[in-house]
Amino acid sequence: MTGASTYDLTGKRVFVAGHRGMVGSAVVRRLASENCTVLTADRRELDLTKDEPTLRWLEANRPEVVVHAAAKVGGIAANNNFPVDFLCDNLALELSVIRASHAVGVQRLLFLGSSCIYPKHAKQPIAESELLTGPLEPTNEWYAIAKIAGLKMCQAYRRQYGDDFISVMPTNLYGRGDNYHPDHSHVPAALIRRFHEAKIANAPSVSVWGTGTPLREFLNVEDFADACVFLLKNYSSDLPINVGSGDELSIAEFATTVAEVVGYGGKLAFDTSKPDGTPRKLLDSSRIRGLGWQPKVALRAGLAAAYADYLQGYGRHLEVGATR
Ligand code: GFB
Repeated sequence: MTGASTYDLTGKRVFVAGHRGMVGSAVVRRLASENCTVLTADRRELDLTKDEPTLRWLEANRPEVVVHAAAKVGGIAANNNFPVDFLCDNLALELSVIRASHAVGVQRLLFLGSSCIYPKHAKQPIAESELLTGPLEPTNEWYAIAKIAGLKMCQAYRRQYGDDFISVMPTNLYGRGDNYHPDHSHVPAALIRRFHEAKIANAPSVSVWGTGTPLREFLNVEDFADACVFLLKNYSSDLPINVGSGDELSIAEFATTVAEVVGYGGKLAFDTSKPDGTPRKLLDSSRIRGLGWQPKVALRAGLAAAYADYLQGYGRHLEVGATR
């Protein structure tokens, strides 16, 4: 039931699909301290949504381990406005990467899901067993359906062929390499940018989407990358496993914290014409805690580091058509 298992990464060839994204790049940084060879494929070299080229690339490069971090991602507005992209691109990536990994005999694959796979009104904190027990949050059901399909593919390959493919469900992430697009980003990057620009412009108030009442849990991406490597080495099960921080707060409290970190002293103006999304999304992370993993980065310190990274130009400003 716990899924405890040991796997030695020493000497292994590890392919990180999606190494330019916030999560993929953090996994590459974290793997640098493991005694393994990290493989990556540039987008110009390989389109991971295409089956044949992906299979040929894996046949040529022969990884023993695959981290599937390639995904079309975005915040609440991007998810709501680009349902085709979020559904179809993510399904295409899953089909090509997971099928090709099976075909070349990958020993261990880690698939990245999202906490939005769970029902809108799931019991809190959300245990893995809540999957498929109720309707999804409509703003992101397209992305959620694609991610549920990905974790089901991992379960199916395990059941039919015995493949050691595992799925991890992170809570809301933030940190180095986030997308700072004003409309398509998630709330941490959106607010870091907006408060920074308001500070420079001496603006009296800053718009915060929704009512400010939704509750969210935030995890720094360096902690999440550490959890991914921990799971590769210590977990094997058909059950997906949650990874959260336990740092839950309202969007209003979160916005106030970001404003303090950025040094913005003006007012928050809640824009209720924008959606709130799911009312609460706190993961039950007791299974990974029980295996011996815990996060290290406190929210305020993590946000300060993210803001410093933003000022250093580590952020990206991608249109949704280019988030992969
Ligand atoms: O980060 P976010 O887009 O993710 O929004 P979700 C979180 C909350 O912050 C929502 C509010 O209640 C937003 O209304 N918010 C306030 C803002 N100001 C802003 C802003 O300027 N930008 C954004 N983006 N939000 C996502 C899913 O949902 O969660 C994804 O859409 C993914 O698919 C991710 O699963 C983890 O938590 O609402």
